[in-house]
Amino acid sequence: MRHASGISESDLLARLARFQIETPSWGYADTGTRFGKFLQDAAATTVEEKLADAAEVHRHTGCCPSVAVHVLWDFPAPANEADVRRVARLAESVGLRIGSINPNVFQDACYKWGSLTNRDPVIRRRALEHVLDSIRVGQSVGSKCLSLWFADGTNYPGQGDIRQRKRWMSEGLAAVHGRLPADWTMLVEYKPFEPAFYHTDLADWGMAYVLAKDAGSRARVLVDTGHHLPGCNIEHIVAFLIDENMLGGFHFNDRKYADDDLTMGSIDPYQLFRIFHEIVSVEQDRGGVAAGAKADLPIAYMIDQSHNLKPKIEAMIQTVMTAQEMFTKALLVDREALRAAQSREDLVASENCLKDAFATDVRDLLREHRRAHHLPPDPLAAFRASGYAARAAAERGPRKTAAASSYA
Ligand code: PSV
Ligand code: MN
Repeated sequence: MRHASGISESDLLARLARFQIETPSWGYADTGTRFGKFLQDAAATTVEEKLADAAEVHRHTGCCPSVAVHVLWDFPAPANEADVRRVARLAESVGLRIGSINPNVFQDACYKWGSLTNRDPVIRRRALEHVLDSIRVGQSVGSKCLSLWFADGTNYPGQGDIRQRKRWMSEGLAAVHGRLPADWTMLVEYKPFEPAFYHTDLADWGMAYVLAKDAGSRARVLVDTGHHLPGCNIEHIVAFLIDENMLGGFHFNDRKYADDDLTMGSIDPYQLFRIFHEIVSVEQDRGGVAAGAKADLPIAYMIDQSHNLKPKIEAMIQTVMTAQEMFTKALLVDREALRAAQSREDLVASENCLKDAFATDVRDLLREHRRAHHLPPDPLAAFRASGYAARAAAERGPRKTAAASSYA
């Protein structure tokens, strides 16, 4: 069968089958806001539990085979080789692999005034050593992706020498890249504010682009969809970075106001569709879905969400299903009609090419894809029916209560 867009159903299903998305270990753990933390009985507390939960998401969706890890949150500090390998084995035992490695140079008190941009060379060195250690951890667990985010910045005008800090950040990133294994990618993430409220050293895609480019040929920009000021045209950034061969990956989540960490597509699914449209357009130019994996852009699709109130695994499955839906809709854009409408400056028809695809109900197609891969046609319903959450709550909840009362 052929869709209005001209894409054949088998091409579409084949591309969909290659669409994978990485879930974050921290998305399964209890989290909160600075105003409080509401514990969930079923939320994971150990790395074993986080991996078991991530495996549930993969088992029901079939498209989340890897898990991003945060070094200090998932490995004992300092991590020895045996601990690290144990985590890799655990992942393997539940049918997963460890994906991106996220160093943590924002939590320790020594980073109060910055990490790679700290005035004190001892702290800059310490941050660098932690990132290099993280690469070693990554090598032991079979990762190929170093994902960097820095909280570095200042809170008041005059607090720091912005140009000097830029040079320190640049030196640090180049030093990290110098030690990056040949087959690795290094992703540089930006964020306009929080925790710094006056200036952030890597505040936007342009800064991340320049510093990644200076760092070396395997550094790319990571776009966290929650890290933009209101009204920002994220798909424009995505298109621009792809054209510069500088888009390395995504941290997907949705937001209404700031870095809200809401589940993807809960606020603006059309934005996510437009992002995928930019990606799929380039893949079409590279030969289209018919060209197979050769045409796929090497983009690490990752989720970065901390679910405060929703049950963690359900929120993750809901996110994954939304991602698949929006990606499929983007595959349905009639690109020939779009190009023709664009060349006539027919704005209404051009826009409708996008809106028609966005309005198409692709849920049957997705059910078909899942059936073909022996997956439950409705992963969320299947997870709910499995009883996993209730079992996890029964097992983990009392342990949490006991731990909480022993601190009281
Ligand atoms: C920072 O807000 C961030 O987006 C970075 O990716 C961190 O690794 C992650 O969140 C931690 O939750
Ligand atoms: Mn992020």
